[in-house]
Amino acid sequence: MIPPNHPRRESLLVRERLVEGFREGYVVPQGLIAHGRGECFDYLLGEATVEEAWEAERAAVAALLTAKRPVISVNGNVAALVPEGVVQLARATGAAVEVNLFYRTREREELIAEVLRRHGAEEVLGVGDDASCTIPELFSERRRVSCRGIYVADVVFVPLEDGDRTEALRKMGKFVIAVDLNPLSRTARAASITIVDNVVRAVPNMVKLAEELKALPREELEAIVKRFNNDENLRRVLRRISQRLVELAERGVAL
Ligand code: PTJ
Repeated sequence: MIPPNHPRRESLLVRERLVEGFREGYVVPQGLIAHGRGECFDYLLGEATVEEAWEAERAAVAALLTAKRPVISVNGNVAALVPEGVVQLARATGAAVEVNLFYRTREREELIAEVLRRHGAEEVLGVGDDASCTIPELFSERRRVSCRGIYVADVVFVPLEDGDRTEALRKMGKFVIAVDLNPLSRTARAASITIVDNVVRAVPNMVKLAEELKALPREELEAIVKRFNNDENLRRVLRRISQRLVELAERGVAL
């Protein structure tokens, strides 16, 4: 039980969701470690959506809205942290939802599909025999994808990703959107758009942005995507983190 006045309550509640997913069998232990790494970078950012992340989220939503076949890829951590957000975003952008796991087992695929359906998903791709197409040059279990989903998608949204698949999807000519709190990860550096934000903030932000941007004409949405420069955005995030650390060092952090 987390006390209501605990200063780190929000962060602890997020952890609890992952622990629950772990107990239910669809979050892997490695997912808990991955989250800890994310939390560390979130501290450096100030645990808030920074301006660069907002810009990336806006461009990402514009890319999803203008895509012919957008797909949102869901792993164990994403299913535990933002299941309702994924379903809402899919609805708002017309994207398909697909389960795609690094540590793939049939049981986890089905449990995750069930979590998504419980939150309103109508169809969940990538489960069992549906994942019968293969991403070339990828040797992890992530290579198995739905022939109706990621395999034929033009834009793939992959919150919490591993670098290998991002690179393989880019090689297939796909536009890849990633959420990663670590701006130095291979995923962050290989994606077409990297959102350096916590997935628990990024996905709800994107749902709001989708409602807003839906009204814009196609050319304007395309211009938003074109104007976005991922390398520049990542450099600005790194500059922001380093400036913040210098300011904190000068001001002092003792309680
Ligand atoms: O469910 P599976 O089998 O597909 O496995 C999922 C994990 C997350 C275990 C798997 O994809 C993995 O091992 O990922 P990595 O390579 O550890 O990368 C995860 C990245 O996500 C790291 O760079 C973390 O900094 C980042 N991250 C972790 N939690 C969050 C996050 N970024 C944003 N929001 C978070 N909450």
